Amino acid sequence: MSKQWASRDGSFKRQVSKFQEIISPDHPVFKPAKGRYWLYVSLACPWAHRTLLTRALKGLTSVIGVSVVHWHLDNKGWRFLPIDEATLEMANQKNLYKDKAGGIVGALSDKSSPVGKVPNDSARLFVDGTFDPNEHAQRLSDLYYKADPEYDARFTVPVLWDTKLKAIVSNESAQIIRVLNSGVLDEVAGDEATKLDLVPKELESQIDEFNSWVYDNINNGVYKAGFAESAEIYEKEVTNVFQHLDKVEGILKQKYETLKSKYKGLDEVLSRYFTVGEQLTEADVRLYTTIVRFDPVYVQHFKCNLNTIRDGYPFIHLWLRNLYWNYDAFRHTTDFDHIKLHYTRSHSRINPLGLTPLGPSPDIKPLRD
Ligand SMILES: N[C@@H](CCC(=O)N[C@@H](CS)C(=O)NCC(=O)O)C(=O)O
Repeated sequence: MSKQWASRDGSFKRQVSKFQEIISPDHPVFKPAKGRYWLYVSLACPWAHRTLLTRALKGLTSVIGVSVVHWHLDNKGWRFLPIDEATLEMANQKNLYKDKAGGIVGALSDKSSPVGKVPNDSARLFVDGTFDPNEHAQRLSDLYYKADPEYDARFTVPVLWDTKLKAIVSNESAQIIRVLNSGVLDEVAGDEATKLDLVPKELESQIDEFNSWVYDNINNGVYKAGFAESAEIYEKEVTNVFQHLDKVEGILKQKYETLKSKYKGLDEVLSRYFTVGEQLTEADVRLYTTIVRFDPVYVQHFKCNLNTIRDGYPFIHLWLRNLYWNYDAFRHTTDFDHIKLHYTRSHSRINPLGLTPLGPSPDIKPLRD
């Protein structure tokens, strides 16, 4: 497996995830259990964000703990923050990893101050990241090597970790969210399980169809534009991203108009205003993690600047703000500081000086301006 992001022709290639097991009563090894599995995430990463969102939406925050890597990705990969014994005890007492955003209290506060002057080696525990209470790993790579000493690909988040066997269940977000959604952990979650089904049978084929083109052209599309190493590839990819944003805009416009003709108040419309069907599904979760990063990062950093969501896509913008402002799980797992700092400081080929732009301000607009 190649460790390079770009292939010879200068186009971006995402690697195939190596660990792809599931948790199930029928699985020979990975059986459902409370507290046995752990998520290692970055709050900056859109793929990891899917898993945090699903965990929160499903009411699994006390079943699966979370560790958040430092936002700065350096040449050795993701790292955890160091911790002393006293702080570790405090974190255990307060059950900080059970927090919706994985113990990042900063994610819950209103942060309007600019983050640009924060140094890359900043080590504010529970602000810049958290630690690994399981293996006391310093780097995410330590966990990959524990799971497989021969591992030779990239050390990516998210990782769904089995604390009992010290093994990686899966490092593929699309699969992890299906496992969390499957209900296998609902019993051990007890009353906290929401039983929300993000992939209901009757919508499954529509969700899969929507996800497949959104993945290739939007979720991964922004990366293909941003990491392109020639003008030709960049221009092709950025045009493609916007063509598919236009397609989503058309779908949401039609959805909105249909709902508007059936229901009177905006609240009634918004409670059904989703991409597939009239309920929140995995399709919304997977699209959201790209759209919420679009104006703050992808517009400037990945040069996806033919338009912005806030100025050019009123129906996507309304859908985005509805999710962010009306659903705690979306707001609590979205950390604009990690998002902005990570991209602008970690991709030195794209942004060699590592300066973090001040705008846009605000990171996301209010639901009603
Ligand atoms: N297929 C993976 C992709 C995950 C991925 O690309 N994660 C990136 C962050 S956004 C990562 O951890 N990169 C670290 C590296 O390449 O060193 C998934 O969806 O789970």
